[in-house]
Amino acid sequence: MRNMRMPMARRRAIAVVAAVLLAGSVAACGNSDTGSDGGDDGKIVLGFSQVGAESGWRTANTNSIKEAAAEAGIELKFDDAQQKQENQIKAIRNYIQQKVDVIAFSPVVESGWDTVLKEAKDAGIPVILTDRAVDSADKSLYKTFLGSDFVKEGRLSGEWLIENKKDAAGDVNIVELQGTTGSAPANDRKKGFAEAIAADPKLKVIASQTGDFTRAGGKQVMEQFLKAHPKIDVLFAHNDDMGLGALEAITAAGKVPGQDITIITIDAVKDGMQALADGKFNFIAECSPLLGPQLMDLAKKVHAGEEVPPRIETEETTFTQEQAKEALPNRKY
Ligand code: GZL
Repeated sequence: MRNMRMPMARRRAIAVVAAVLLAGSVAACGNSDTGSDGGDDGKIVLGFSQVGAESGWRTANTNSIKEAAAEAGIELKFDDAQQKQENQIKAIRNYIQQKVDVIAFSPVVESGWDTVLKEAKDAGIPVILTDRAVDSADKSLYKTFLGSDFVKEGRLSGEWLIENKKDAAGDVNIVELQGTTGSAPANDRKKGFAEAIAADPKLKVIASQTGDFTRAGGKQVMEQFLKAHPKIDVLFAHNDDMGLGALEAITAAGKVPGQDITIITIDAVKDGMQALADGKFNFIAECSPLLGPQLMDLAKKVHAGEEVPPRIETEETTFTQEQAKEALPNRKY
């Protein structure tokens, strides 16, 4: 009787086809709940758009995010926008196209985000703001804002100056190096500082200009201030890096930083704390860049559809010269 069994080769071919079809159906069941494909091995995929690499703070912030993503087992897609809003919008649109699970970004400026954030919302991808805020009236465009209170940082800087200059004989001339024009930290630090120093009419801001949060910008603008104003008593810089750049200009002008000109900055990165400990700066309001672990925890929560607080404020402090000497050995950034 002729062997009625199907030839071996034919049986193998059918088995292979069946296996392929089964594998395909399993893959299609991915994370359909979030409308995203998720990571290759089921990992959460987080698309992050970073401002740039303009300062020591930013470098520390990027390191914190990358290390925390690896630690949390989250697949991180990272883009450096080189401080250009159009690059951030492009990156967010790419993440939408790639159907990432969560989008997070530090908006370089406050305005101009509603359209792209609506695109992310329509695509069912939750967005987390970190470090800087946006001025969108529609708070449903993002799940939460994790970052510092910049008005408070400016206010603490002004309050220290009020106390430090309360016995000054005459007017106290202040020059201000602002952060990136239109950014939340620049707008808010300026606001908080101005509100605080209004308590003493002797304290006068005689010049205020952006140094774009960079050392080069701080040096260049401080050179202009020194040429235009023979009597400068105080420099308020919106971040350490602009203050560090200004040190070069002040020294080149034959003045002693920290003595001839009182210097107040914000951030408390290592180089800034060293300048403070060395007596070249006089006061720093801390702005912590170590947001990575909290960001990853939030990404997991919003991906799982859990409620998160609409605002999570970073804990931070302030430093005098003596406090900087004590804190320096243990600083993480
Ligand atoms: C503040 C951050 C600012 C830092 C600067 O959270 O956005 O940007 O103060 C950085 O050093 O460039």
